[in-house]
Amino acid sequence: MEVQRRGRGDELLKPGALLDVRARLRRLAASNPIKTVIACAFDHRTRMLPFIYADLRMAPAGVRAIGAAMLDSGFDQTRIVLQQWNRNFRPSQMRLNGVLPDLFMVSSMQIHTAACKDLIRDAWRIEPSARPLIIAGGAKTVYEPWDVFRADDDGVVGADVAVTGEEFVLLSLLEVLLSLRGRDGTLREAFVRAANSGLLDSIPGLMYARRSPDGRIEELVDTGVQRLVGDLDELPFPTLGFRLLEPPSRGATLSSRPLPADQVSRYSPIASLVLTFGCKFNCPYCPIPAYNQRQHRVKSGARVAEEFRRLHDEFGIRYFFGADDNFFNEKTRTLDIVETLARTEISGQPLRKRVRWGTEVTVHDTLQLREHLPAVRAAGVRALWLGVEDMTATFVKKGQSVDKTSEAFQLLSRHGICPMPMMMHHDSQPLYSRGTAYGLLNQARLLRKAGAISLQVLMMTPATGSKLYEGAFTSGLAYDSVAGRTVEQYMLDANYVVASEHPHPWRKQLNIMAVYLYFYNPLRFLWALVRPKSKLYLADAGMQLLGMYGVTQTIRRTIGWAFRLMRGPITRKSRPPESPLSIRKRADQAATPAGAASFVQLGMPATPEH
Ligand code: B12
Ligand code: SF4
Repeated sequence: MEVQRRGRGDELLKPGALLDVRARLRRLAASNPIKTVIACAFDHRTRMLPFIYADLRMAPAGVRAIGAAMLDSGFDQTRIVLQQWNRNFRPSQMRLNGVLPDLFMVSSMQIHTAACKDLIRDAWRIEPSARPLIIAGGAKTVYEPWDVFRADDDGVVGADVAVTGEEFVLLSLLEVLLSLRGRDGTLREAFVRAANSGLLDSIPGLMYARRSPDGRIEELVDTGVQRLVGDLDELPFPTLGFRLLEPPSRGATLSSRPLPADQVSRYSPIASLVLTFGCKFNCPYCPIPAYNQRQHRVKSGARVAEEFRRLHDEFGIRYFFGADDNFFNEKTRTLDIVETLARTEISGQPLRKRVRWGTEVTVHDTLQLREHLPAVRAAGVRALWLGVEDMTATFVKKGQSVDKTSEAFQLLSRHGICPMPMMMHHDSQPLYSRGTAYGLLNQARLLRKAGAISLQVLMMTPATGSKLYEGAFTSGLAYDSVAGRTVEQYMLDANYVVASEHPHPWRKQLNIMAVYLYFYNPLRFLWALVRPKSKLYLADAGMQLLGMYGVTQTIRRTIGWAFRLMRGPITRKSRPPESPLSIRKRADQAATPAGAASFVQLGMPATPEH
């Protein structure tokens, strides 16, 4: 189900609300110092194409944003632990300055749920009187918050509260808890008091557990959909989050100090950065427009330039990835950012000489902005990821076509910007089609010819929070198990065929491997050295090397699944995953089910990418 739409005109916070709550918290923090550990859950079984390098070498923006909000609000004893770098980290053994933290937070995507639950289970090993308050957040809890309350099947072990929104929601929660906390009381005791007295119900964007005296969860309370911060300039500076990172280690506990600033770029050479949020399109397989309440939220050009400059100067970071859903979404706002960046200097040189960055856009908007591409290039943009899905638009229609896609790719290449296609493979698409552009290999070939130096091919997979999600289950498209093996959440990254009506789904699985092998291989690598597609020195050959390594990982991880698909039997789900615990919604937040269009009826694929 899509994230519910708030009332028209009530989607956004009042201007200044985020700044105000931080100011109020700073006053509370002075007399209420709390220690916080924020963990980023990461399931290493998900390591394969298309993100084999970025998954470890880009410290995620979500946990950094939460850390920055804490630090900016006066909570300077905060540490961020990435399971990407610290896979043996055990919350039961964490100590900050020698003591257990008051607050343990965990951020997770859906595919990292097993790791997230494992962290929560381990935190429960801490004896009850010392156990920190456990808060879960991130893309997982936006759509399925109830799941983090079931870290074990006993109905006891789980998060205390899930944040289904962003910084403002967490800070509002902390404000209530700190105002309630007695002199010697713990944060968790304050939480129990707040939950029992209904004080949390006025904070939209939470789901929390109400427990019986023996600790069992009696019910979950859903406080409704968050209000979003409209002006992204109100967010704390991203530099703050980079100051809190736990250094990579094999240890189970924490080191005495965070990663020194001069080592950050060694482990996170790429920084993901929020520039804009939202997209004007309304693809039924995509959860993004509903999450953003159909709003487009941006930072100003001046603010973006300042962030690039500070991250470069303080940490030596030179590569950036915009966390945009569609950076070219709105011409004037895009131009404000790129024209400001084009004028910006860092250490006496134009910004583009100091930093390089990329982000996500659409084919349609690239063509709309064609005359401004020189400015985009002058702003330091060197790569753009485009959701091509299916070039022929037979299955997914969002204004693309073979000609338009090729034109957009060639335009970008000509301006020194690498076009990076993101494609979707679906049941009716063959591996190869004679004389047409429909086949997967045919499209990979066309995209390469048009200048692509990387390729992303994902299989249609129902994306949580999209319009088509429910229908994929009720129509029996989504698998439950294959040859005796249950489809687990870490497999929902669209690299595995887990929802299909194809009579031979193993072919789909093999097709993905075949197209990657076609695109990334030693011959093409050698050719890329001689006749590179990119104007950026060795970028093409470098992507080939990375891609070849990625293909081996993709094959290693998914070949067994292809054999299972071949062997069968396949059992299917008839209902989407739902909470086994009862959920009470605030009276004014009663759910209006989003129009759950049928996945099959519309003949549209669903994918978690865009
Ligand atoms: C950049 C990005 C990537 C990057 C980097 C990811 C990273 N590790 O940093 C790359 C390219 C590597 C990537 C890969 C994938 N991605 Co991605 N990605 C994004 C994108 C575009 C931006 C993420 C971001 O940085 N946002 C900015 C930060 C500030 O926002 P945030 O993470 O949402 O965090 C905020 C809140 O969620 C909340 N919050 C977050 N954590 C916590 C924790 C606590 C305790 C609290 C209180 C609050 C909280 O507060 C934060 C501040 O506002 C999002 C879409 C989007 N616009 O968010 C998709 C998104 C996160 N990706 C998604 C997916 C599916 C994938 C892939 C599986 C795609 C694929 N098929 O391979 C892979 C996974 C790879 C892997 N092994 O992990 C989905 C996740 C869906 C889900 N329900 O989990 C998203 C949401 C896109 C979508 N479909 O809507 N991705
Ligand atoms: S798939 Fe891309 S273009 Fe379509 S709504 Fe989502 S973000 Fe926008």
